[in-house]
Amino acid sequence: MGDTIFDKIIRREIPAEIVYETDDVLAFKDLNPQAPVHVLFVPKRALPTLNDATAADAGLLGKLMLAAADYAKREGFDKDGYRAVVNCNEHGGQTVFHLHVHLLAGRRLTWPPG
Ligand code: DGP
Repeated sequence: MGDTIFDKIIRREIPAEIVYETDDVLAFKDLNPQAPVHVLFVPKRALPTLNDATAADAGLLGKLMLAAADYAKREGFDKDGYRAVVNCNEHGGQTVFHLHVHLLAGRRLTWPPG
């Protein structure tokens, strides 16, 4: 088990506003939201970055994206739309080294991102 802040949230050692959970995935509200809805989807089995994923992780990565889509549909964000993104390493803006998908919704998002 890793020891990032997200591992501590998964182990319920520190609080988070958990909004969705499956056997493999936990989702909770981002502490520093960048949109009216900003939820982080994290695999319970940690990978530091997307670079660390191999073919053996294909199922887990699929479950992560499907969890984000399922939550978006459940909450009704699917019609207007949303963004699901993974930041990777320094230039990608990654700050927590436990792979996660950001789900952003609730406003029109601009492209390209900053
Ligand atoms: P990234 O920069 O892609 O690694 O995203 C990390 C996100 O994690 C960032 O948007 C802020 C959020 N975050 C950092 N620490 C905490 C925390 O302790 N609790 C919660 N809920 N979110 C956190």
